Amino acid sequence: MTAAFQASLLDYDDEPGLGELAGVVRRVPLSLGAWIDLRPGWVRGSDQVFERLRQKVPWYAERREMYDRVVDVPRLLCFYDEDAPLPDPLLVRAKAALDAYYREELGEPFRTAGLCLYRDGSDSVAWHGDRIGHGRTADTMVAIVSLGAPRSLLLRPRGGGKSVRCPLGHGDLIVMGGSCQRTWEHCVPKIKGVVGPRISVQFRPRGVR
Ligand SMILES: O=C(O)CCC(=O)C(=O)O
Repeated sequence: MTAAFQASLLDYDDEPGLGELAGVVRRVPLSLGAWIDLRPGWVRGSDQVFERLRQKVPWYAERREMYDRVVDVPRLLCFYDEDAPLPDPLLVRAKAALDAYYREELGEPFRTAGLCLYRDGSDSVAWHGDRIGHGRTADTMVAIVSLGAPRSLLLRPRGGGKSVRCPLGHGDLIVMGGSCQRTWEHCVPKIKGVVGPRISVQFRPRGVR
């Protein structure tokens, strides 16, 4: 079922901006050297950012081979490679703020931005790790800004184990770090009922996909 995204009246009047990271980000250690950082409500005025991105980004659908069939990827996508200008000034500021906060620990800047539009609750992404590039063999980070309807990001140890549910709301930041991409997997499951659209913005270092 498709639902319009309900902009919150309080949020819409705010000029888009970013809250602090230092002193507010909460790190949650997982196992095997993986961790997540959580910063709820990082983006202020996120309704406007959501609308601007929804309208401005040249969203495209992808199809993928799965076993003996070609199926629709259940979400719309757009990838900004390292030299591509980001589609909104708020994303430029978000990337700069993430670089300032994480650069020493990460050892390199975030370079690319992958954007996904989940049109409703039947859009999703299956269990996976971002293991293309050095995420396969070395520690790295993937920073995700979530805009629009709340959805949960689930994480579980690769090969099985108890999963961790991270409900992501409008303007929240989650950073997956340490060994997370190679020792854990993550997904955004489908949900039933009337669910509005969500945009996920993923910042990654060079070559990590
Ligand atoms: O929707 C999200 O926040 C997660 C996206 C993701 O895991 C991916 O595109 O690889």
